Amino acid sequence: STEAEAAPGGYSFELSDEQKEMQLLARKFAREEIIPVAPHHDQTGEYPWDLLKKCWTLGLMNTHISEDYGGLGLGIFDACMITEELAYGCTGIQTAIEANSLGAYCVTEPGAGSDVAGLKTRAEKKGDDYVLNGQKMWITNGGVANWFFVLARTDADPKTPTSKAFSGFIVDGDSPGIVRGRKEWNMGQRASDTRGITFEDVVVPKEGIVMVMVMAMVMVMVMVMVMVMVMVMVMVNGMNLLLTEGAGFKIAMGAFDKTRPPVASGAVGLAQRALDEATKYAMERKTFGKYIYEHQAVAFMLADMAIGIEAARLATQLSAWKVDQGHRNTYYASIAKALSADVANKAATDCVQIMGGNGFNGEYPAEKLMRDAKIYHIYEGTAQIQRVIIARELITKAQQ
Ligand code: CS8
Ligand code: FAD
Repeated sequence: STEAEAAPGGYSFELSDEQKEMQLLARKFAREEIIPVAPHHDQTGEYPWDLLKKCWTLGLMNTHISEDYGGLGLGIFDACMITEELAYGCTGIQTAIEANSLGAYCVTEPGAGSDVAGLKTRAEKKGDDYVLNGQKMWITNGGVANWFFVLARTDADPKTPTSKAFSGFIVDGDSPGIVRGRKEWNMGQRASDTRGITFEDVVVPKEGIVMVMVMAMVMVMVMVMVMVMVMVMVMVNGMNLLLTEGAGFKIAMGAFDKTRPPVASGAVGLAQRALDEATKYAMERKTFGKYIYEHQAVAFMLADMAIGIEAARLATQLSAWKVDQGHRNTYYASIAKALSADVANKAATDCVQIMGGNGFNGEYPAEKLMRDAKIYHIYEGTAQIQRVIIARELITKAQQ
């Protein structure tokens, strides 16, 4: 073959056949399994265990776990594609599913959210162990996770640079001294479990035996191909201290580079749902003898939603593709997260507007979409913090 044929292609917006299948599977799951029960989980706050189990069985959860550990070994791009589809069904349920890929991620504290370096949880070395003391807040899946990632200060000297003062630990959720707080009742995404977690003299071995969930895939040919995922717990020699002492801050920041694209996808999925619901309504509702989509003011709201969604989806896909290629994507991940959050909030608000009084009422989906959308301006780094990161990145580049 010629060199040109062997070389990787340029831009392509085409999904592979496998990706199309995965996208369809996730879409079907959202439409048939998530949407019918979403209002129940929103009203009760009941954790969607059945959906998580089904999602796992179908291979739509933790898709990025490497094949070495029995996972599917997919990239962030694929995770985003699946996430957008699940989010279309309900972003509360999708967040519960997505956050599982982080265990429960314990960074934020009552006194430090945006300013991660301000966190006070301490991990003190005692012999071969570390002893954790501190309080975390707003921890997604905090009430249900078996394992926590905990970011703690290991160097008490305030002059130690941020990049060396913190360490990341994998902590067994059943360790003595862990107190899980009450489930917080939030404005939206109520299917997701958010709690404060207190660590009181929690002993974490530097190295330990870590249970890892491994998926075995059994393919059965019946009329259609059914993939059955079997979960197996295996014991592997693991490290509770991640990398080395002092590496925690960069681990946490590196994790955001991989989680902000899927969070942005969640917002895109919500925005798409808002557009679809608003379009359907605009084609059914008549005022002044016309369908409301025939009023230009309404049609333009729909058009603006579409503009935002297409741009946010592309920004998200680019940020995911970059990190999958091994490129630093911090700038792109923050752009995708910031843009998608704004688009989701605008789309949900306009969906309410297009539905008039019905939009404000709990019997219609718009009201939940608007409540669910707001968190995209807050978690995984606020709207302001994304702009802080984008500005820092572009100014650093301009100074080079
Ligand atoms: O504090 C940082 C920040 O990101 N703040 C926002 C916090 C945040 O996003 N929290 C989210 C919590 S998790 C959550 O909400 C879950 S939502 C539900 C789950 C959804 C399903 C998935 C900051 C503002 C960016 C930076 O703070 P500073 O204190 O100013 O630190 P810096 O001086 O910028 O950096 C210190 C060192 O770290 C290095 N660094 C920074 N960013 C990166 C990345 N990769 C690697 N290394 C990084 N992205 C930086 O270079 C510094 O190291 P040096 O060696 O000193 O140069
Ligand atoms: P603050 O940091 O106190 O900010 C308050 C306001 O000041 C914000 O508007 C902020 O943008 C603004 N602000 C702060 N600093 C600046 C600045 N430098 N420039 C401009 N404006 C600024 N955390 C986890 O660790 N794990 C989780 O799983 C998790 N899940 C969450 C789920 C939910 C439902 C919620 C509500 C939060 C979750 N969080 C989680 C925490 C979340 O990441 C933080 O709430 C968020 O980072 C903001 O921190 P804060 O609430 O302390 O606000």
